[in-house]
Amino acid sequence: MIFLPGFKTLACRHRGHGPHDHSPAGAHDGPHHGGGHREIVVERRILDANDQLARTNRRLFADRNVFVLNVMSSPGSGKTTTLVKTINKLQATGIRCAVVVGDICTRNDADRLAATGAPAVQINTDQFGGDCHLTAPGVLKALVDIDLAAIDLLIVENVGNLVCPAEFDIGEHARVVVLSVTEGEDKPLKYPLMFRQCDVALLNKTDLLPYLDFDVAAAAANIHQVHPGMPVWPVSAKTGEGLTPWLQWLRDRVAAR
Ligand SMILES: Nc1nc2c(ncn2[C@@H]2O[C@H](COP(=O)(O)OP(=O)(O)OP(=O)(O)O)[C@@H](O)[C@H]2O)c(=O)[nH]1
Ligand SMILES: [Mg+2]
Repeated sequence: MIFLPGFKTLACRHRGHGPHDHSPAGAHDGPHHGGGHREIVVERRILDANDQLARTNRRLFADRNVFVLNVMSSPGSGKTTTLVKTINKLQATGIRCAVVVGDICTRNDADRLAATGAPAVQINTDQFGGDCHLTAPGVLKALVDIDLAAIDLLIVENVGNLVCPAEFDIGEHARVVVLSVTEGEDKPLKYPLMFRQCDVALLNKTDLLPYLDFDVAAAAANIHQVHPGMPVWPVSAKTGEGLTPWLQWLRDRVAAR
């Protein structure tokens, strides 16, 4: 990125074709802003470097026979709560799990996930400028602290963000998006890339439905509008209700790896 004196630059910059698309990989006139400023971004695509390391990660996972799941959502949709329940259930059936979790700051989620007994590595992106997503090199670095030969399933909880994480391949085999019922049915239409890129959607916090006017059927229809046929499973990570199809889907993938 080149910073041009006298011009504001965009806060989130990375690869093209997503909602943050500042490409083509050259100068781009952004929207006009008040005060005589214009946003101009000049960037080189860093996508190739990320994808190269994603392929390295995938080879490492294949060599060790590990299935890798990338879990994404808006902040607070319930990724960690769902994963604590999921890991406890899977470990009880003999599936060996580990977690890499991304947040800008704190190791709160790693501590919550480590309470399951699974190895949990926290990545804090504030060391790299506060990125709003995990990247393949970041995950590769975290793998130093995980014995891949000793696990069957690696779960990566991405940074809470419904946009950017979907744009970065980290070498995973499958992706799941968690949408909570407090976020509104329209989110799949507003943030279609995330829903298009994922293999499964969990509609979380269904225990709150009696207090909301959230329409589960409308949310599922919106998801299917951007990703026809994707499984959409209503769940409550809090009560554990609805988790059975999700757990079975995951067990099947681990068994087939
Ligand atoms: N009522 C209800 N609350 C839930 C449920 N799942 C999660 N929560 C609550 O929602 C809040 C956020 O949950 P987290 O699991 O931390 O969400 P997250 O997606 O991991 O959040 P970030 O990692 O910060 O993006 C917490 O207060 C949870 O207790 C659920 O199924 N029902
Ligand atoms: Mg979390």
